[in-house]
Amino acid sequence: MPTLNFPGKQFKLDCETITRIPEGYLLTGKNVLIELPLACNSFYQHGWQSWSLTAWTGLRPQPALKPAIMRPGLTDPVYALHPFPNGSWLGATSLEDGSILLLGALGLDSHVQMRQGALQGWFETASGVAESQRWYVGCGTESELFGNYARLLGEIFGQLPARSTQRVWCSWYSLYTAIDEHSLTNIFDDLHGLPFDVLQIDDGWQVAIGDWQANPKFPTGMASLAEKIKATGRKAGLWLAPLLLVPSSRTYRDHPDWILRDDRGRPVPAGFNWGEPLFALDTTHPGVLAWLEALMKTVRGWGYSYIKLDFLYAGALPGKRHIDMPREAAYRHGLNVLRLAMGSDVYFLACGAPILPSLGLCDAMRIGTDVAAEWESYRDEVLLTNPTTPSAKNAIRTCVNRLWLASLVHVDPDVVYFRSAHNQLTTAQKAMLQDLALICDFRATSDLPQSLAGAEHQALERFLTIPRPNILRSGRYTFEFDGRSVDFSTAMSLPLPPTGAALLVSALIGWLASQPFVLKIYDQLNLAALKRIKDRNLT
Ligand code: 9PG
Repeated sequence: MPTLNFPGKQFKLDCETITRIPEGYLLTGKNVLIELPLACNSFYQHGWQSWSLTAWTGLRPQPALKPAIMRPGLTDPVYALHPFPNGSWLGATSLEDGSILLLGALGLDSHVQMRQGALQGWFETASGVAESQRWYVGCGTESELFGNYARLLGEIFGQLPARSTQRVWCSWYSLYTAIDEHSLTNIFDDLHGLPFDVLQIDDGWQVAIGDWQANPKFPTGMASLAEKIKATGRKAGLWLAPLLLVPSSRTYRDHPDWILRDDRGRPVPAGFNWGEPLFALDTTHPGVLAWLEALMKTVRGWGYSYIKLDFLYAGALPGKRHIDMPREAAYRHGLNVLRLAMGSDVYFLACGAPILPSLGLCDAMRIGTDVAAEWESYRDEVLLTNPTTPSAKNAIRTCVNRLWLASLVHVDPDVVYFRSAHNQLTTAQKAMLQDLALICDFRATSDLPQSLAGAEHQALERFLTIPRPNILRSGRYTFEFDGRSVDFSTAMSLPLPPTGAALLVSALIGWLASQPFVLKIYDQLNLAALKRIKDRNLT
């Protein structure tokens, strides 16, 4: 059996070819297996898309995420019930001598698991060209290995030129879908004195997911709103989820042949949101590609030059496509069409996006789940064993564990809160979000100026204007900011799976929350609550 040789350690392995490089080894093979000579104590689990859990975990697989109906929208559904610790494209383990072993794919449609004292990697489909199924293996310190892997990925997938600090106001985390032209116009006036580069309109402007025209709450249309933003000297930003469809959309009804289906012809489930099941477009269908291209040109024509494309994972779900190709390759093909159509002068933020297949095509990428004005949720994290629902802790955990991506793409940690009204976060928790934004050099908030007390308004102003400090990573979760210590450790723990009575409650609410009628009622209650929030905030 061939071996990998590192100072003081040898690993037996199974693969097709081995090449020594200064950073470790390059391997080829549809399947590779590296035997671990030492006991190991943790596994680096890398989530599939922006919101999927990324963390150093123990050696047991994470409990299945609930409710089941949400899995396709939050994790890679192919591995949702996988019996071993596993992750998308890469995996790493810390050995008992303190060193890290990393196995990372240098191609798409690949996965890594830890099983029976070995790290195993595989590509999901056989390739005609063995050379395209390549892997990087390194053993050493965490920062050097993740740095090496990122460099190799950059050579393969490309890297866009570094972008300057983004200072973004985004409508989502204050108004959610309750936006309208009149309120936004007033807010844009109120934001006047604050140095934002971008004012970004999020979800809530469209007729439906799939029907990307202004709804009646935007009577003068999206071009006129972009015009208003640009008149203030800022870039206009817009949110869309172009690869997703809801059944109530016209596009879904008019183009049954565009929908991603399984081999029995049933639409592939893409999650549940907005009170409806979600489905995906097949990005190998020429009609879909022409439609995506036209959509991006329309959005550019309206005047938007900061484009947040969300729920992108939909394009990479497994299914039987018009052209038979691996799912992530099919997604990347679609993303390339979107990128070319929007033009290189747009700032493109990819969200809900499968990570590797988006590299080189977007300017920025969300690398964590959504934040919320609460630290954690017992119901979601413990009872539903769901570490991806919106919360500050969930967002920080996954984002900090993905900071190695920052050399490849501008990383978006999501928004920061300054308001104390209707916010359960402590000052220290809010400060953590602010520090993470400085590390990422992506400074965004959704706070409404009128909801900020005097000192909070000043803190926001300072956050937008201070130069980026000198930042040094001193440990896995610790940093030095111009000599000030910053520690994210309190966001890292994962809840223990429920036991006893909590297990019963977990099974019950897991089942309930997977019933479309329950989710519909929940959505209606949320909309009613939202209306109250809006009335409170804007009057
Ligand atoms: C708009 C939002 C914001 C936010 C995005 C994304 O149902 N879900 O599983 C679900 C996941 C994420 C999510 C919304 C719903 O948030 O990250 O910034 O743009 O969409 O709908």
